[in-house]
Amino acid sequence: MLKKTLIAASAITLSAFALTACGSDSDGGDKASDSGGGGTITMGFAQVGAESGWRTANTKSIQDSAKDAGIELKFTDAQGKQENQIQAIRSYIQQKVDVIAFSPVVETGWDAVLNEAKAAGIPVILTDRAVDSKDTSLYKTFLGSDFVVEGQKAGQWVVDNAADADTDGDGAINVVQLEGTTGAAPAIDRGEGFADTIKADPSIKVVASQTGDFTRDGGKQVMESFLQSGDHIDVLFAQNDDMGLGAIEAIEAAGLKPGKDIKIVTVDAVHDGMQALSDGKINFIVECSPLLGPQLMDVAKKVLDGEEVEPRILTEETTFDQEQATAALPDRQY
Ligand code: GZL
Repeated sequence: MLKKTLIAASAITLSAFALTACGSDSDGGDKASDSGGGGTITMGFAQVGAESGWRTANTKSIQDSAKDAGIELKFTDAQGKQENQIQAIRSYIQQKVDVIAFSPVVETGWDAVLNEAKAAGIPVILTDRAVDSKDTSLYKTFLGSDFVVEGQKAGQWVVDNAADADTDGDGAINVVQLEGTTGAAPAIDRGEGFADTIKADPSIKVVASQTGDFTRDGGKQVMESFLQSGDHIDVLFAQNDDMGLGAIEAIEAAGLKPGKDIKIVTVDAVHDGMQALSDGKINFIVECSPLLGPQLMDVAKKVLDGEEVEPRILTEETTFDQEQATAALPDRQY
């Protein structure tokens, strides 16, 4: 009797160990990470790249917050390539990290690798940008801004300042748009929010729109081509500060005054953008906070402790005009 009991007991222990070791139970439930036993949490983070001031600030926030939270961070910079992000996620799965977080460079093409993470019982947290997967069981939550609202806020400024924005007084307000990375959620959604909002005033028209890939160089090159087209430009909507700052170089090189001859609205509110706003070279900035690190670490701990988390965690953000930017600059963290 005793022998049978001992064998049965060791079998239960063994199978429990096996489940823990392979990281998941039959339905791919979350890996019983060693963090559950109070061990150090290991997070694998696959970052988009280093394309903008926003991204640099976002990376710093994640790295600093992991340190403050006592979370071991494995970090990769995908240099803007989806295949590099997928490869990084696969390597985190092989390393059996406790949790994976990433900012999807584009919305599509994630189901396969997210299903691999699910099968391995490793929870995934989306930060900053969203994916278009219909299966929301593939990630625990999406922590980031509402980019449609950001586009709406930018469009609303143009509607509210139409008279001032009609820089040649011809009654038509010609807008050129610098789009973010093609296929990226912020590019798609900011463009949608902006277009919907300016419909309120038929005199406002987007006469040209092209991707500058969220970079200064991209913004400068595309703005140069817009200026060479010869059409009068009243307003530039740049979907991030960095493209707006590149465009300012092109506008000044063309002998025009940014913020006066061409009104400029951007999104992010990183330091250099806020400085340009304070200097009157940008007219309005919609904030998009990169400081997602603290919330990310907090939600990772909750997920690994088996706590329920909200499927959508929205970041707080505001807008700035010239006066507000001047006042805010001294205290900005990024
Ligand atoms: C927005 C973020 C965007 C920023 C850009 O959350 O994904 O990517 O607006 C950055 O500056 O490159």
